[in-house]
Amino acid sequence: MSHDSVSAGADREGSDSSGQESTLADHEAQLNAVLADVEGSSADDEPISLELPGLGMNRRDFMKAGAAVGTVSALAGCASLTGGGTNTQTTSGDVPDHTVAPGEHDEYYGFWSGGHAGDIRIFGLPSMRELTRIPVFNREPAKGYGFDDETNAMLEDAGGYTWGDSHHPSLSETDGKYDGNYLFVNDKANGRVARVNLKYFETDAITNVPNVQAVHGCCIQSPNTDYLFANSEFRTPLPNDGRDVTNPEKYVSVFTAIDPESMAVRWQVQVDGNLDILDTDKDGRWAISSAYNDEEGVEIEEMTRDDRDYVKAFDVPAIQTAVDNGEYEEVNGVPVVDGRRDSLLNSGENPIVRYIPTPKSPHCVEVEPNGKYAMVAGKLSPTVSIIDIEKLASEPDPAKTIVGQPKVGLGPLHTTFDDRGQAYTSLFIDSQVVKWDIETAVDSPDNSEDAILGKIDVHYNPGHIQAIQAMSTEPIGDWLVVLNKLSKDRFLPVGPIYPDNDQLIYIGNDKDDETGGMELVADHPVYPEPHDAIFATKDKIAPAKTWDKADYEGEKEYVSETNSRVNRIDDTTVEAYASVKRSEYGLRDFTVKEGDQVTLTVTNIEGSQDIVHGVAIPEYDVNLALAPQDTREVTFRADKPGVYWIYCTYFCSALHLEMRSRMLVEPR
Ligand code: CUK
Ligand code: CUA
Repeated sequence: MSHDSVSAGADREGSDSSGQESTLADHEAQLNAVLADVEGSSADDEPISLELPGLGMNRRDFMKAGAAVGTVSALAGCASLTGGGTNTQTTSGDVPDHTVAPGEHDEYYGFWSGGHAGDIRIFGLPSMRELTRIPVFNREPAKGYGFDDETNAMLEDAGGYTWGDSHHPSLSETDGKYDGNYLFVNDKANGRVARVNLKYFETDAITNVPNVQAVHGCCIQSPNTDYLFANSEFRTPLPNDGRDVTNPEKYVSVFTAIDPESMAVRWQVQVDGNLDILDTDKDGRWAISSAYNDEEGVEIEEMTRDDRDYVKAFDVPAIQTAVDNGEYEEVNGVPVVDGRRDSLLNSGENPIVRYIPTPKSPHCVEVEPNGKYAMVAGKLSPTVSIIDIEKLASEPDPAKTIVGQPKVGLGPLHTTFDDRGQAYTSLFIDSQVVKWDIETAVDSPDNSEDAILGKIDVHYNPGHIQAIQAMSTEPIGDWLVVLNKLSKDRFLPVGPIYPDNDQLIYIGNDKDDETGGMELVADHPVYPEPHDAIFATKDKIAPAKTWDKADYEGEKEYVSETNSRVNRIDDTTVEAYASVKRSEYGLRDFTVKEGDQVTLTVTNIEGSQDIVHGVAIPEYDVNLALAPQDTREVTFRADKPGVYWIYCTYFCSALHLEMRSRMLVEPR
């Protein structure tokens, strides 16, 4: 593909003749099918000749241009259409300063998923300053994650993959409020979920979920984190062991419940169609999942054939009862309950899974902070379907649980909330955020725009959108972050892989103007490619400043200066124990024999915060990072005779460079 075809404001027509006609023609054919649907339902009041700001192109051309850099599958929400042009907002003066003065702290913690970087990034809000990263599915040398025995074993036990694709961070809750204990996140790439301990801001568990190829939707059960739920994105045979590979009608996708303390898988439910994204009510009963491909196709034309797909609402206590009654089949050690539409468990008055028809291929589910409604963004439909959660239990016809369907714009993907009953939905194709009033939308006819309070341009192609504490019962309603997939002309060029652009919008002023009072405040480049974020007030998160050795007592030794030592266990096994402090290791040197298996245990005995030491052994690929009072172990084979200078990687004092030890490996 011609890369110059994506510069901002470029003439698309010109770029279309750049030599990949057949590919483009294919994309266009697919897109036309989708467009026919989108335009069909919005043609009455949204002229497709509407010009995009700064671009001599109408919406239809705009979507086609998207086909030049992505495919229609981009509409599945995790890749990109293209946009262009600029539309810089200047703030009106009644927006608070989002910058934070030197030495001051931010008001909010932001936890971003890193996408296929596999990590979690921590930002301060509203400054949008990146504070740190927490490696999760990725090995990361700066924090020594995946380099010491314990984190290495955790990654190996969870499949030994070299990467992951983190999408949906979820904060643990007590009484519907973030409690600051844990953050959970999925790995879309390898069907895993992980837990980050927010005392140490470190990943402490990864579960490789059986019977699942790719976990996409992932969230805790409100209000008390009784379960962690995970959706399999892909349909596969169950079990996926080589049977039924050519029988796609036998593929299923699976909803999984995990114990958040042990991180063990408790049970699964197999359903029809593809599961996508997930949220729960605020009462511990319903887990609601968006879904697409109820056609159960394996190719894109099949997947988008029908006008309807079915949101799945899982009745968690009813499923629990079925499990307790033994109404399941065990597959790979997990009880799997049958939640397919024709399952006996769905036949009576209290089905375990309710299948709610929505316009085709919706993308997301977000439950608003009161727990009254779940919002299902249409993606290929310009609407958001509003599900009345109370009706899930009482309304015999699932279609009637949808109590509103406002028309919000093209490509709605994700919705977030303020503290005033208002919702904000990202419009992927329109490159806008739309603000709308929830109760007005419920009271208005379907496909009406009565509830819309304003729209603001973003740059470009937004995916997730998140306001402060909007996933809890305590939304704040001041700042909103829009995670844009493209940045185009927003930053200095940095080569063909651009940063993404997370834009900060102030939503604290409701106004009767074009944007409903929303104001774009800042562009913020991010390393590819965050999908989602979750924000908490700073008082909710209380990280430790140093390790507490009581937390690893009995698992690892605390090595003091006086018990630094070398133990030869047998002819080929050595254990070395060393303390570390400014500016020395407890062992100034130690000697092993060529071929020995060496386990080195090191404790940082510093008591003062922020004095971190490292242990690097050149040519042995050894790299530990030790925060104060932490102990780490590393095991390796001393297979290269010679002198190896052990040094500290963190600049810890004026004598940091002189801070050394030596490993002497004697030839056998
Ligand atoms: S998904 Cu990527 S924009 Cu994985 Cu939450 Cu919607
Ligand atoms: Cu310790 Cu540098």
